[in-house]
Amino acid sequence: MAIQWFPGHMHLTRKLIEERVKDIDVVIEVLDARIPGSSFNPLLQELTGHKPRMKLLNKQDVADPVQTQAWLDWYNAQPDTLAIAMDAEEVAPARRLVDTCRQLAPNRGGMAKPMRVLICGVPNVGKSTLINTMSGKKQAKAADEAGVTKDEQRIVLDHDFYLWDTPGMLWPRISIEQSGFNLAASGSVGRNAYDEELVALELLLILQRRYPQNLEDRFKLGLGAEKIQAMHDDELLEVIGRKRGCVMSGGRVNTQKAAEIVITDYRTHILGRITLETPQEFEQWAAVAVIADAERQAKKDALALTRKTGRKLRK
Ligand SMILES: Nc1nc2c(ncn2[C@@H]2O[C@H](COP(=O)(O)OP(=O)(O)O)[C@@H](O)[C@H]2O)c(=O)[nH]1
Ligand SMILES: [Mg+2]
Repeated sequence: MAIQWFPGHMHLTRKLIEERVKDIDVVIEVLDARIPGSSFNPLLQELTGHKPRMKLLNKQDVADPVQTQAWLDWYNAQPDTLAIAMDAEEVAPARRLVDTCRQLAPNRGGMAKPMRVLICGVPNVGKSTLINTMSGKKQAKAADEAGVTKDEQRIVLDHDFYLWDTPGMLWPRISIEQSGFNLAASGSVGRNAYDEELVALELLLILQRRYPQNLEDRFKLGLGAEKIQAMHDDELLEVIGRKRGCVMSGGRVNTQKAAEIVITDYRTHILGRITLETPQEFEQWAAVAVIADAERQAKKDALALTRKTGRKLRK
């Protein structure tokens, strides 16, 4: 069962963006460079896709630089797509975004036609941080937790340049199962909407495969990269838990505690610069999800037809 999180306040955000976008000139969709595919929001695309736009792969400072480049190439090869990578805490690139927005909507500017920019994205990708850096002030509240910004906020950057910070939004049905796990691991899903052990195990599977040395260096497991790769993920979680003293009376490992440690170490970047997905993997997941969605729809249609003919026969 895939992770889903679309609480009431996201319904409101959806409506709010739907209204706001009418008076918007440029949309900046902020993505998480550690999960550039999974943090792309199809609902935001639907709501804002008709406006000049750019994609910001934020948190590049903590993502794997090789993968960030691969993702930039992948996005920039798509029609009408401009993608750039950045670190929202760095001033110069954030300020350069102002020029990029002006290039994307050259007809806007001056008091009569101020530039209106909407910043959107899934929770916790750095929208508020970006706005604070662009404006040079702590205007938008930033926090390392999903769902901190609850209302839209207008920030005046210049006499003819306005920014709107919007609350983070996911979409009603995340059909790519792996995306749900990656979003949860990266802090974009509310805490009660997922099981930490399951998320940690999925995270470990990726880390084992792609970053075994990071695991060795962080947890001093004394196993070496190859052994780490060969282990079962739940066995590895136990080893990490034991190493970190998460042992209950009777000697059993507290795997819940161990899971929290793995997730926290990834989120706080103690594990190093990590990207959880490649464009090719994401394409495969998306293809599988399309087939699963089509099957789901076919079942629904068949059910609806059976009910309809049933009703007719009864009449
Ligand atoms: N390393 C790193 N951390 C960032 C970056 N941008 C934001 N953060 C952190 O990510 C967390 C979420 O940021 P926030 O701006 O509140 O995200 P929002 O929910 O999208 O508005 C905060 O702890 C920020 O300090 C970045 O570019 N690099
Ligand atoms: Mg925010």
